[in-house]
Amino acid sequence: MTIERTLILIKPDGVKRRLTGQIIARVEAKGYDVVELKQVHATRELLEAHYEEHVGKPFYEPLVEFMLSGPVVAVIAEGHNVITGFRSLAGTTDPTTAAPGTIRGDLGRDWGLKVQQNLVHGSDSVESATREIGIWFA
Ligand code: RTP
Ligand code: MG
Repeated sequence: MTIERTLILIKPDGVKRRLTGQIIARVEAKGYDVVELKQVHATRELLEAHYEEHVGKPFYEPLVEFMLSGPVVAVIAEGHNVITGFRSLAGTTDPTTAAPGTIRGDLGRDWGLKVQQNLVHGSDSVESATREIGIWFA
């Protein structure tokens, strides 16, 4: 068993569309434990730290603005290989092409919305998870 922790964010589109329960239900159904959970309205400072790796990319500023547009639900989930497992559950970044059966594939709206409105974030490595959990649950 490789027990890990990951940071999951339900982005403002997911919270606004009242999908928080459905998304968390999928995480739990997969066998992961929710060990911390809170709803927060992020600050620019927090998001700049979280999205450090994307500074300078064309989608960076719109992404930060979007993440500031409403509350976010931050979750620490724990379980065997949860980092990779949750990203698989979330589906690929763009909801248009995310596989059916995934959170983004099933629930991501495809009405010409921007890629950033893809419902969830999940840490992509052990290092990212440790860093991001420190930012959101300082
Ligand atoms: P996440 O970090 O949210 O779990 O998603 P990810 O690893 O699949 O995607 P990443 O490359 O880390 O990008 C972070 C978030 O930026 C937005 N994005 N927009 N071309 C675009 O307009 C674009 N590319 C990325 C998405 O919200 C993505 O989740
Ligand atoms: Mg990422």
